[in-house]
Amino acid sequence: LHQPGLTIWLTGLSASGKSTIAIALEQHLLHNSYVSYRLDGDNIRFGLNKDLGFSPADRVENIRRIGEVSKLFADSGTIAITSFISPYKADRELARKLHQEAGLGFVEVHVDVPIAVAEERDPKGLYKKAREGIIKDFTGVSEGAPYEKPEEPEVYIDNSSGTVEDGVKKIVDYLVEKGAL
Ligand code: GGZ
Repeated sequence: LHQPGLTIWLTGLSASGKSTIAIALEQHLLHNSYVSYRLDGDNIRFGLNKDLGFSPADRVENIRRIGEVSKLFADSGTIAITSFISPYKADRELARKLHQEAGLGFVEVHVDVPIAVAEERDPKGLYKKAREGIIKDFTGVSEGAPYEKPEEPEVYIDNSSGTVEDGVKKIVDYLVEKGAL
């Protein structure tokens, strides 16, 4: 098996559908005999980053560490898939630079939905709580918690319509086109 490592970096609002796409993408890659590993809130924010919350400084540190860890996975020859809001452009650029300096691929994927759509979905009721002021610093809702859209992501997914498979296909097509798969 020859597999150059790389990181597929999903970014987007809470409830944009990042995790659903990440899970389906991982399944697709595993079924095609690629070694893939998914980093998300469940295995990072409850472990390595359990000391971090959602202040701007903590988000910066959250993403810095995830950039470093995904780089290690990529360096091992794994296809790392990260699924975090990663709201700040500068932090995503730092993660990209880390990979590029190590000669590893970095594919930024913007999973985009209008805030109104995310808020309408609100699967965990977090937007509602943020509007009520129960949750502070909520991305896209609270003052001082912006989401900075990627300007030139390698892959753009309009996730307000279309299926999970459509999103996965866009990413896979890009990887195939670039010779990464
Ligand atoms: C944004 C929050 C917040 C605040 C808790 N702001 O939809 P979810 O629940 O499952 O995904 C969100 C997740 C965001 O964590 P990340 O590590 O991806 O964020 S970042 O990249 O900005 O560091 C949401 C939940 O945690 N959550 N409080 N205040 N999302």
